[in-house]
Amino acid sequence: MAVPELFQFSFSHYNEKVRWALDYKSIPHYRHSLLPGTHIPQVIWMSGQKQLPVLRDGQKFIAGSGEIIDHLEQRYPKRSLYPRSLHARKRALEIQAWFDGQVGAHVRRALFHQILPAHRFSAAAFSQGFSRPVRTAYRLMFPGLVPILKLDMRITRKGYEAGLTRTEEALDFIAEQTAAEGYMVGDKFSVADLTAASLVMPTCFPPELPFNIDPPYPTEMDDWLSRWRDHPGTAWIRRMYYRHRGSSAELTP
Ligand SMILES: N[C@@H](CCC(=O)N[C@@H](CS)C(=O)NCC(=O)O)C(=O)O
Repeated sequence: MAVPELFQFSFSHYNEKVRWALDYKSIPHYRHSLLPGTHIPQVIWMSGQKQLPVLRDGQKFIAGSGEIIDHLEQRYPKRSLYPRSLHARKRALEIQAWFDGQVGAHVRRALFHQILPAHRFSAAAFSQGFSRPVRTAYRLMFPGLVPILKLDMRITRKGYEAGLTRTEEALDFIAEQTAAEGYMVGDKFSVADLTAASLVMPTCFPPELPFNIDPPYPTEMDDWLSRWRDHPGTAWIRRMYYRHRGSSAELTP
């Protein structure tokens, strides 16, 4: 069986979702990081669309976090992220679809509106894991990339406000859904929990994340984090990371 290869952005919640699934299921895999803003030709060449994550499994390239997890569930059924009962599975997949389609992009838009003006910090966060010369070059070109990133992700004042509202709704939903049993569906960790926790993770950046954005933070980032700090939804996200993020199955080349 070929070793799966994940093409990713290190500082990205949709990519974190797939990393977590690979790690949770203990699937040995390679990771290849790309730089946001310079990734497009390679990603289109691989997958016919421009977004990451993309998983290569043998001759197959699969784009989209939900599609990738579905592929992994079929090919590596152990430690399933899908609940056993059909009813619970349907509910878990519905929750995944809501976070994928209606939450992830909003959280990102709100966060980026706030932190992109802090060029040095954002460039360092986006280029983690690259060599020093690459990071320096990326930092220098970053101010020129910001307007392109903003246009592409529709980062506007209005988008920011809608993003804040949706982020708060998502945290409220998490707190309500998990109040009784601690999990989104039934009393076990599933794809619904993994999706909610990873896509709303940028509200609290738990320490178990496989990338780090070390303090001191610029005020833009501090303001963002303190906005969500006391929400019970972020306490749940931190709990999920602590209990279930587990160890990495990444292979070193
Ligand atoms: N629906 C996709 C969304 C993936 C996504 O939004 N990826 C972002 C990074 S978080 C991306 O690749 N952005 C760069 C671009 O659109 O060119 C999924 O579930 O994987």
